[in-house]
Amino acid sequence: MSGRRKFLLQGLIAGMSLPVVGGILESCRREDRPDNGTAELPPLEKELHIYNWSDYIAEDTVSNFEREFGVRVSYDTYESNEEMVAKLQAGARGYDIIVPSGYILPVLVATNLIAPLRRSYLPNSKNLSPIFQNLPADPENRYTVPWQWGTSGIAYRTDKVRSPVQSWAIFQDPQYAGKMTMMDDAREVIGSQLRYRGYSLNSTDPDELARAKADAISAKKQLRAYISAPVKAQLISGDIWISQLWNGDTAQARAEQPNLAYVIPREGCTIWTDLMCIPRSSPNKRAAHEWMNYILRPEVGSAISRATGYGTPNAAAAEMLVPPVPYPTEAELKRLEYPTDLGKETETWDRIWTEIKSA
Ligand code: SPD
Repeated sequence: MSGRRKFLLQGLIAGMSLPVVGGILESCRREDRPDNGTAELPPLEKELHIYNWSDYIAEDTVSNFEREFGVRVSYDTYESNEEMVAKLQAGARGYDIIVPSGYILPVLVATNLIAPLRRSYLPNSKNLSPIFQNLPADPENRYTVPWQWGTSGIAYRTDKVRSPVQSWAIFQDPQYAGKMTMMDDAREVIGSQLRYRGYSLNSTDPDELARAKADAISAKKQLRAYISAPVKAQLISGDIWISQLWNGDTAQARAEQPNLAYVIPREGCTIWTDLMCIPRSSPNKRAAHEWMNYILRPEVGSAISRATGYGTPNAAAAEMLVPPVPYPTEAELKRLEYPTDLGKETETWDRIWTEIKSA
């Protein structure tokens, strides 16, 4: 059955009338036409619904946009790509902006969940650094505008941990049992354990994955919890001493707790870029494009980086950052790896993650 026919049938089964399904198909076709600069988006809508990672924006980014554009913004947050994608796949409609990491994009494209962008509505794209354009995840800049980039290393309390943390081996150390956490994120936990043994964090080799699973289960004995961004409060209070965490979230916590260090372990870890996209089901596509173009302003992009501690893909914004969010050093870059789409092996990883969590 053709994709179009299947869609039509699914729509009818879901109770939509033929004219409604036809209208949706027509708007999909319109969206898919190449942007030659003449295709028009509807007039600016009055609402915008954003779904983004937590702790990933400046305090006044939304309110300034609302005031300037007369658009009311709702802002929901998530803690992992998988949580966001599961919600969309379960049929959540109404979001106008989502911010997935590059590795999950092929899934969103393949399942027809995101719409191509009208680049002519994004003149501020000129501010993007060339290294953040035509990314492997979106080689023709068809679907995405980069939001921020970062790394997933280890945050630790320098006043509690006796010698500098350098390796993923720390999570096997029983002297820190109950004082450590790892992220609630399959790609990060299994990926880190693969790197610990010198493997790619995108491995699909059964023996390497079995080793990573065994290491993750033995590390789990020392962990208080799998927890991502919300662990910052425990690191600040001293309830937790060592956490697998992102660089920017660590910088945010360090603003309140100076005894916090961040390290890219010697075995390496992930580097990633998160990307703004517009779901197909977005009811406010013009406002979504205005939002993207607004985020691409140098002063808006730099304010976000200042607040979050993450790097900006916006060259004009980066120039306004004093001090800058440091790029990884040459030596660190050699140890960093981008997560990529695992294709059909995603199921294997999901199964391993379930087994780790239930061990
Ligand atoms: N608090 C913001 C965290 C953003 C992390 N995004 C990418 C994670 C890749 N696994």
